[in-house]
Amino acid sequence: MLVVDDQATNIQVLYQILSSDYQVLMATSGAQALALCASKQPDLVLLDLVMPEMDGYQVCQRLKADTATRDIPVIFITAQTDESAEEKGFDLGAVDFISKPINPRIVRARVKTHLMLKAQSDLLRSWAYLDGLTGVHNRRFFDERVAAEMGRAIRNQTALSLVMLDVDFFKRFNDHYGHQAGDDCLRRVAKTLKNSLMRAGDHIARYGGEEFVCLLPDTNFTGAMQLAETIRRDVISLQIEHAQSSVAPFVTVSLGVGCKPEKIHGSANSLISLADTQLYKAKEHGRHRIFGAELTE
Ligand code: GH3
Ligand code: MG
Repeated sequence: MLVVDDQATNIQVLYQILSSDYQVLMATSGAQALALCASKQPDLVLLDLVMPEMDGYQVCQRLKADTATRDIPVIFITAQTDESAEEKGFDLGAVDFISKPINPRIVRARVKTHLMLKAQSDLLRSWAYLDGLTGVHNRRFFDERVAAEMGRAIRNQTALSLVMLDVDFFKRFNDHYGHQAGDDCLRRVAKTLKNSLMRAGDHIARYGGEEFVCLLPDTNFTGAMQLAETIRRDVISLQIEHAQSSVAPFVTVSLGVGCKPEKIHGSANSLISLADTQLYKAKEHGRHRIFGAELTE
């Protein structure tokens, strides 16, 4: 957690109470607090209300206005006892108040409660972004992430690629082997995708029923096509029997690659529809193959 107070002695008091149970970071100004919240993502901020330059209200307001820090709970520490100060703090998004002089047992109890609530909401948030069947990210995650990555790629003039893939003749697979086997097949394909992606910044999501998408920051067209080929081969290596497929005796995938080159300003939607069009072409040309293209504007 992070303790913010312009008086070093106040920080020391809280540090002594909390440091045996928690990792405690310290800041003596609002600016320092904001920087530490952005870089270290503490699970809780204990924030002094009255500070020179930027006061606690302003720090709280800034934390809540930034998507990167808005989920960090803030508890105000204050010697003020009037209710309007407290009301204002809650209005700005604080979760609690602790009054000075500090009572160690009350501080420990409130901190424990809010850290537990933070852990629970973190867990719920992460579940909301996962696909229940395969355990990879879901469409909601992808939609948010692709927009953010496109913004970053444009700012930094880096490439951004998408690989979309769809299982071939999957309806026939379900009809022949049953829905349970179909689900199992999707789980195995998802696991293979996870293993095929090498870089820490890469993401896989289940885009629809039997359609998956890989989001590849800082990856150019050649790199994305190579990865698509690796995925194509890795899926056949699974050798999942598919007697009803017209292209192979086992499960195969078709892939569409879309790439935003370094110097091009694209949009998330144009990149998605490019990859989607390429996937459609791969299907049209017989399936179990890869088509790709780059954005040109
Ligand atoms: P194509 O090669 O053109 O992609 O043909 P296809 O049969 O794979 O495509 P189509 O869109 O006709 O059928 C997709 C099938 O995927 C139909 C649907 O029942 C199945 N499906 C979608 N989601 C799930 C799922 O979660 N589990 C299972 N078992 N099947 C699913
Ligand atoms: Mg399909």
